[in-house]
Amino acid sequence: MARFGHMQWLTSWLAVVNLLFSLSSSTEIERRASWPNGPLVTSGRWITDATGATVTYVGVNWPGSLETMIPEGLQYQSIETLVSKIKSLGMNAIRLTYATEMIDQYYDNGEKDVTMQKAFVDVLGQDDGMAVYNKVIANNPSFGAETTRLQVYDAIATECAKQEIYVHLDNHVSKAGWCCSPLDGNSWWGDTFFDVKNWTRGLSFMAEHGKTWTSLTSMSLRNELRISVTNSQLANSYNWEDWYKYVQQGADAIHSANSDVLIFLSGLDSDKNLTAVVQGSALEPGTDTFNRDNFQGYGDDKLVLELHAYDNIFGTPVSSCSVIKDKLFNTGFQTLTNSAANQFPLVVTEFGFPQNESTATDSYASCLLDYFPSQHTGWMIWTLGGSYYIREGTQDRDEEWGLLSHDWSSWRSPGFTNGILSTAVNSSMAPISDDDGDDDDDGNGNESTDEPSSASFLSQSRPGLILTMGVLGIYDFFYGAY
Ligand SMILES: *[C@@H]1O[C@H](CO)[C@@H](O)[C@H](O)[C@H]1NC(C)=O
Ligand SMILES: *[C@@H]1O[C@H](CO)[C@@H](O)[C@H](O)[C@H]1NC(C)=O
Ligand SMILES: *[C@@H]1O[C@H](CO)[C@@H](O)[C@H](O)[C@H]1NC(C)=O
Ligand SMILES: *[C@@H]1O[C@H](CO)[C@@H](O)[C@H](O)[C@H]1NC(C)=O
Ligand SMILES: CC(=O)N[C@H]1CO[C@H](CO)[C@@H](O)[C@@H]1O
Repeated sequence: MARFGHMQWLTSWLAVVNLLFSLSSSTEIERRASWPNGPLVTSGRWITDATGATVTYVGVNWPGSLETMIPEGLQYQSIETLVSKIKSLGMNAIRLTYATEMIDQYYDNGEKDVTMQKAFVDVLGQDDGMAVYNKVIANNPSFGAETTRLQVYDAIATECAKQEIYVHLDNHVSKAGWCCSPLDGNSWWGDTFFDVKNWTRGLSFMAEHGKTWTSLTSMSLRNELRISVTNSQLANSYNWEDWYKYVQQGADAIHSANSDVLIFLSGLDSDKNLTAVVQGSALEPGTDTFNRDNFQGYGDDKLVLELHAYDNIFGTPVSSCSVIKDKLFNTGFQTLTNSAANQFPLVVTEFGFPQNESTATDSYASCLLDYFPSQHTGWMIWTLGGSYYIREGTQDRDEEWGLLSHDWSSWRSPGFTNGILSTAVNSSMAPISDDDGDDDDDGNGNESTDEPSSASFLSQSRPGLILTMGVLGIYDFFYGAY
């Protein structure tokens, strides 16, 4: 009897305390929290930040893995201007690419990174290299003769933090250059330039280095794994079983150096096929299946899948939108649904098309840019810039697929950028809400998969929820049941 009275008193007291705590702690967290509210984590098919809010990457590729190993475009614009252009589209992320060779050279050079000036001269020659270098420092006056390539990456990461743009750091190639032919020696572990130890060393190095970047929220293992045509011995290794072995090594290399970042896994067939992971089928020729426990301490909340969508290249005729969507579903997007054996967040880290007047009405472009937001998947278009310092032997080579013009100053296809691209950005960035009443937010006919209402519930009230659970836990500890 006395105990019952005591419990009643305690219950009301706890209710009041909990209310006060959750009010004050929400404001406290509101006040203390600052972008990017990291580290980001995954929960089922969602990426969330530390406040519990859902994060959808919406962004653009920014290559830095061609021969100079310096992020492109800086001979034409400042980093601040370029990040502002990305921001002006309403995007929130960049996929910044680098080559393992940059880290190899760091070690070959007595653990010192090569200067930007030397990199330009080595690759473009004395006169052209110096001319480009001088333009870069004219646009970016904080740089000078001592500035190293990694310091250029640092400056981009710093500007991204300032403008609240997430940096996804992508290991694009081993030997720097244009990617990704099956002949380039970069295709698969063990290929001419794709040394496994150099690769894991490079991943660890960048993961460690990136700890100083507020904006760094994720890293990839490797861009576009593919069969090697020049190295026939590797044919026996190009399979899911070897993929799984190497992917664990790479993921461990990143996670042990930097446990905060999300780790993106890319599949086979130039990152166009993730079926064995999504469906949990045998990792052939072996019989094991994908198991999060093999990624110790982070398999449950740090892994994200990435997919590329390129039905418009290599002479592939573009099919109808429904055929394209079915293919994307079967090769990766299924991971966003309950029908997947393994649910993960998914980011389409590359897709793109030539930018010209007709892009604004291109049916492939509108198919993808309608599908991605409808699935609440992340996406990053190839590519930001309109030219390369050097690509495949041509200096100042034009990039027809660049959102920006040759000199990175204006949109190449304003009709596209301000039209279907902007619409897709806006709808991907809109708060996720289940307002169609059918509980099937991704529109794929699988209603139970979708949980945006709980995601937004968590984002609103997680501090209160945690405290409620904590206080009830203490209550439970002392008094048994309630
Ligand atoms: C691995 O890195 C070393 C430098 O530490 C470099 O000399 C070597 O060429 C690299 N291996 C490959 C296959 O690129
Ligand atoms: C994806 O790979 C699997 C083997 O893992 C294969 O059976 C399937 O046909 C591939 N899908 C496509 C669309 O290439
Ligand atoms: C735009 O690009 C597409 C795809 O490469 C091409 O077929 C078309 O001719 C181009 N249009 C113009 C006006 O240049
Ligand atoms: C997207 O949102 C921005 C900011 O609200 C707005 O300026 C722009 O017009 C929108 N784009 C489209 C295509 O509605
Ligand atoms: C359209 C779609 O994705 N449908 C899938 C819903 O989930 C069931 C299994 O639960 C699949 O068989 C369907 O293909």
